[in-house]
Amino acid sequence: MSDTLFPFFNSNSDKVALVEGENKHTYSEVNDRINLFSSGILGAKEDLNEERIAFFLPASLDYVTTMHGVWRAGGIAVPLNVASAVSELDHYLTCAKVTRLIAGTQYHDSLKGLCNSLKIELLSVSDVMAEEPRALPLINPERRAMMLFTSGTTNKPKGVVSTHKTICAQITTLITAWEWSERDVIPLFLPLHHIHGIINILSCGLWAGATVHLFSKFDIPKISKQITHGTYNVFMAVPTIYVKLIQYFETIEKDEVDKICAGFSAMRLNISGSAACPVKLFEQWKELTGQILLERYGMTEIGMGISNPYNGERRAGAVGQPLPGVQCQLFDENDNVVERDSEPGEIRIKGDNVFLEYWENEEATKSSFKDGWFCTGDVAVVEQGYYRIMGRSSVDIIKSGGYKLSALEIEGVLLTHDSISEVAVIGIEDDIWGEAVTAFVALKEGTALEFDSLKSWCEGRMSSYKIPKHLKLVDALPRNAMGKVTKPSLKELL
Ligand code: MLC
Ligand code: AMP
Repeated sequence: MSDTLFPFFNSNSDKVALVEGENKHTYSEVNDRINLFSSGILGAKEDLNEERIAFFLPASLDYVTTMHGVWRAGGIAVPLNVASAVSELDHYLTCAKVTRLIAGTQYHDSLKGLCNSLKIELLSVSDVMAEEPRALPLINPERRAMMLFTSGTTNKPKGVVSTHKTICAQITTLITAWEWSERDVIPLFLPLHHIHGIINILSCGLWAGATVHLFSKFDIPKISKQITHGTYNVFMAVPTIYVKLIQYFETIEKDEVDKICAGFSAMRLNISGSAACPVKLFEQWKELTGQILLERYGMTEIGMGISNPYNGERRAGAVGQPLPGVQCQLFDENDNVVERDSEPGEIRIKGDNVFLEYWENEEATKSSFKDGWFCTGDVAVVEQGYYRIMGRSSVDIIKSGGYKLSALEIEGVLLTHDSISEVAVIGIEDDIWGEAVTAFVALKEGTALEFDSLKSWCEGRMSSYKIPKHLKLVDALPRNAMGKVTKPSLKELL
């Protein structure tokens, strides 16, 4: 099973695994703590038998303890977004049929009501810890290990279930491709309910025996200070973060900028992913730091699929070639393999890295595979041996700052507003966010709506990053002969 395969956890190593503020935790200390957590969460049971244990924890020793503790005890780990609105949490907990929720004590007051109503036991990590370790179950790698929620072309996020074997494959391909080693030190400031943070940074780091510095958010001054000290040799982020760093450089003294850029320049690797890295950003970063960004392509359902080479040409605007162990093919609309260069096709993926299923959603699972290939919905071309992402087959998916958002989910919430009669949400190109959530709204007769009041109304009803960045009031939405909103024509209304 993937957890006991994390080689450094079995080595009683005094190497530092995690840095959290002023505190440093060695592999052997973290390992012992995980065993106590697993023993405690098992209680009288031999095996959690895929019980869903959710956790609502920021990046922390407690997060790592819980994730690995659930894995070792045979449960399914369900990490939740600590920035979720309560209505969103309700869906995750209900959909996954979560039985126990582990949360930092600072969140207990706000979670108590929901947990009571859903009959979920609310605990903190210290409530769970056993006094003594006990024998833990042997776990078949084909068993379910983790569930992450992903937005898509339905109005409620689906639970993406991966097995221990999936996780192992997703980690090891990156260890090989990006030459991870125990000498690596990496900052982790991305949210820990998505694979970018969970697999690419935290899990690869811990698998390799590297040191991972945990931040509860992307705190530019704090992280920049460490970078000037030469603390890190690897940096992984979404394009928005590189944009925000460049914006930050414009607000500080040139001396300081030079020191930060020198810190980046000395690193062995800077990676961009989760959304398209504009060529302009790639060039700017190279000019500022000398670093040639390594862009890669991934998805919650597959981990990482395609990557520019660690050794070799990293091409601007391209995502490279399939990773070791990942099979990748482009298919046309008639499900034929695209044979010729420069002809677009949907990216389809096979391999041990591919998820098992959408949780209790056989229909969605079935329709997302064709002949054993997982259909990503992303369209690409191959040009001189390099894949280039052209876009997505669905207008209902928006990528904002690396978060995948469902237009339908946002529309569903906006439609409950008293003044709104119809609404369509799309992503429009944006220099900072990649795409910015934009709502086109037709109002009920005799009502008015100010953008600021709509934004305030959205607070608490959806995570803040889903709240529209633009509002356009229209008399009616453009529709085709079938009555369906023609979303591509909406951009012209702006
Ligand atoms: C924050 N805000 C966003 C936003 N993030 N708005 C739109 N899109 C986003 N992504 C808004 C907040 O609501 C808030 O609005 C304001 O910006 C400041 O919030 P913040 O939290 O202080 O912002 P910041 O820390 O700068 O966050 C930006 C960010 C964050 C880029 C660090 O969005 C982030 O961590 N993104 C990465 C998500 C990720 O890990 N994706 C990977 C998915 S896996 P207001 O109005 O309240 O001020 C995947 C597969 C793969 O995609 O290939 O990796
Ligand atoms: P998620 O479902 O949150 O895991 O997001 C996965 C999606 O992010 C993919 O299906 C792509 O649309 C997008 N994505 C990830 N990496 C890249 C990239 N390098 N370029 C363009 N899109 C990307």
